[in-house]
Amino acid sequence: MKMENSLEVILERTKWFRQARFGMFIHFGLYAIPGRGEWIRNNEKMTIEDYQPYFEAFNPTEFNARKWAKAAKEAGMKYVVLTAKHHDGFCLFDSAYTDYKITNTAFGRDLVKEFVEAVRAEGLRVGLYFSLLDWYHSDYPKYEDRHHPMRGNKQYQNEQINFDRYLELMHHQVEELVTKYGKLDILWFDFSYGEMFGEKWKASELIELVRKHQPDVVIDNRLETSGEGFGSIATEEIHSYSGDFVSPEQIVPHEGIRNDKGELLPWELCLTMNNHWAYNPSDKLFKSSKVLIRKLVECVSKGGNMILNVGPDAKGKFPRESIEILQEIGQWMKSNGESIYEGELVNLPKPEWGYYTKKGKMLYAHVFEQPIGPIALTGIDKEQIERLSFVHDGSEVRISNSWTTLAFQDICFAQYGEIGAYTYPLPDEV
Ligand code: JFZ
Repeated sequence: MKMENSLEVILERTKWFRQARFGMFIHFGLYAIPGRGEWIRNNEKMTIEDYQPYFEAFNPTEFNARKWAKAAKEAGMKYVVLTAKHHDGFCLFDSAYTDYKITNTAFGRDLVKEFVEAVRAEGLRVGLYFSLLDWYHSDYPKYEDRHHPMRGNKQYQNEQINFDRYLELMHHQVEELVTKYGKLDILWFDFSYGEMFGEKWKASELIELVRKHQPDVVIDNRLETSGEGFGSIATEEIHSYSGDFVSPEQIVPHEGIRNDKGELLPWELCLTMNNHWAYNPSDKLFKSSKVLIRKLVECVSKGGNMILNVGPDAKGKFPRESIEILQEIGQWMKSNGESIYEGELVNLPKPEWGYYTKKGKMLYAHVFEQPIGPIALTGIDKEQIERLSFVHDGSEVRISNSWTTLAFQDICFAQYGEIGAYTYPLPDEV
């Protein structure tokens, strides 16, 4: 069976995804115990034996899938993606193909199963992250520069490995995820590097397997890339494994992500709240909810999504800081969410005071900067404005030459017929 793929198919498949605009990423695993990030085994050059105590100790007694799902829902997020397996090879699901799994720890339960059920129960879309790398499997290549396997990628000379045997396990585990956990909305593969991309993973075969069971699942582009490049999704030659969206990591692209022909592609910024994906109690450099809301607005304005990460602690609880941030974002989303969901690419120059988002005939002005005097609605023609009001309370905003006091994060919207093709030097003030 040859898999057809095209931008048209991708746009159809990602329709719900592009409308959702805002999701939650969860990085959880054995690495929550040392609390120094999910790359600890590699960064600190730990052997499997060095890492084993975390397997022995793993028991997230406070884990409650409903609480995770509720926190995402209340933050205004529409989907949640969990690390079913990260680079360390530990499975949060009951895989039949390894003993290195959660059901063999003191915890004893299939966390992925509880997770997908809880997320669906909240009416949210559900996704699973799956690492293409596996530092546990003896047939996965080791690299001289273990700190940056994607850069210094010279394989050990006389390494006796059978990579096909690894691929067999990897494909089997993906098969388990797509057959045993009901309908999945997202599969987030991670990641490709050096010569390890595409068919090195037997990617066509893998996608065929995935699509056989989950024809509509939305897949990222990292069977080909690392989050830096776009991959063949941006070219004339879209493969079955090119993915359905581009996945910039910790980078807000300076404009919407387009293919070689200039057409907008689905994309999703993945972003940490502090500077680690997994739990790290000494990293207190959390971005404020204000900054995060503004990044979300920026992504939506540029036609993209944002997936914001939480790294639960060893007991399975979200960090206090993350909970606070989620609550604050949720409060804002409650009154302003309509300017986010289903947001389309805005084809207007960025106004000085913030960003526009757009949905059909509605234009939303996100005013980030405290104005001194009136705010110029640059890029639109006064004649096109039917109505102007605050989103949060529906009250009218007058178009006049008088003083106004639009505060930070207030939003006003203008209903208009079509986007003006020309700009005022200084239009009638708001
Ligand atoms: C990857 C993971 O390694 C990381 O742990 C996390 O899960 C994130 C969402 O995805 O991060 C990467 C992947 C590739 C590069 C950098 C970070 N890279 O190629 O530079």
